Amino acid sequence: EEVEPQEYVLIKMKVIPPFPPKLMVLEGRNVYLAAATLRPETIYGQTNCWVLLDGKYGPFEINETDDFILTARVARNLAYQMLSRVPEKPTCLVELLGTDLIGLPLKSPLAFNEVIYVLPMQNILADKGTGIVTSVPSDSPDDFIALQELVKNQDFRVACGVKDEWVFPFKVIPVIDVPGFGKKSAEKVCFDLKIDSPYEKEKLAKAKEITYLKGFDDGIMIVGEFSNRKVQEVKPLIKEKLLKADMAVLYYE
Ligand code: A2H
Repeated sequence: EEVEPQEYVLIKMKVIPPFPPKLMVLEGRNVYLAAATLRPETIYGQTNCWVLLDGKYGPFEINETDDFILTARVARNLAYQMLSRVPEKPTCLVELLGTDLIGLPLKSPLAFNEVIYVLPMQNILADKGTGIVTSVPSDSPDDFIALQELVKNQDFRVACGVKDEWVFPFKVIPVIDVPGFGKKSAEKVCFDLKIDSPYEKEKLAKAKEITYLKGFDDGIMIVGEFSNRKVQEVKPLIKEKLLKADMAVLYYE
């Protein structure tokens, strides 16, 4: 049975030098965590980046100067999608675990926050997308709940090696107004469904569906150059803008 491939926008989140010891071999190169998203229009509201703590990652050579940190599975796919220095052959420069990435400071495209940090999320699926997810708690219930867990639970932060200054001050940044749901739709839906932990996966799936559909159907951008226009209309425009500025690339799987 033929299935349409899923198109993801990979957001190039640049690692701000100086690099930590584990990344020393990359000195002088442009290194990006490549986050797979279906909602490029939300990226103004990025507050952090998510990785899986025990996930296996690596910086793979995209061209002479640039590396993407992601999973080997995706690097192989990208190598067949013209995104590898050596065509059809991924080159990993050093093997990394999610734990090696925690706390890295990033500069991410269009984000109002100048610097955002890499934090752990347990609900990341290792075999979907790049294993790197950008966090937009205003519009993503998963992101909102995972962040709230870090904010609420100091023992959890300590156990994951997360410093307070990577999480605080915790501020949801409104980017889309969804009539009936407000400017922080993910927070409202999580509150309405009484979700208070990342383990409530069924409720989270429901919340995700509601925010995703409502945000797309009824959402109005309230920030950026396409402010006051419908999300439906603006989504392809922001995607094009990101691709043209080389802030993102397309990836299919
Ligand atoms: B979305 P689909 Cl604001 N594991 O981006 C878990 N989740 C992953 C993932 C992985 N390996 N790779 C990507 N994702 C997330 C923004 C966003 C997203 C918003 C609202 C909803 C939303 C900011 N996070 O997704 O299963 C990424 O989060 C709801 C569908 O391939 C990506 O888009 O359909 C989305 O899930 C891809 O989900």
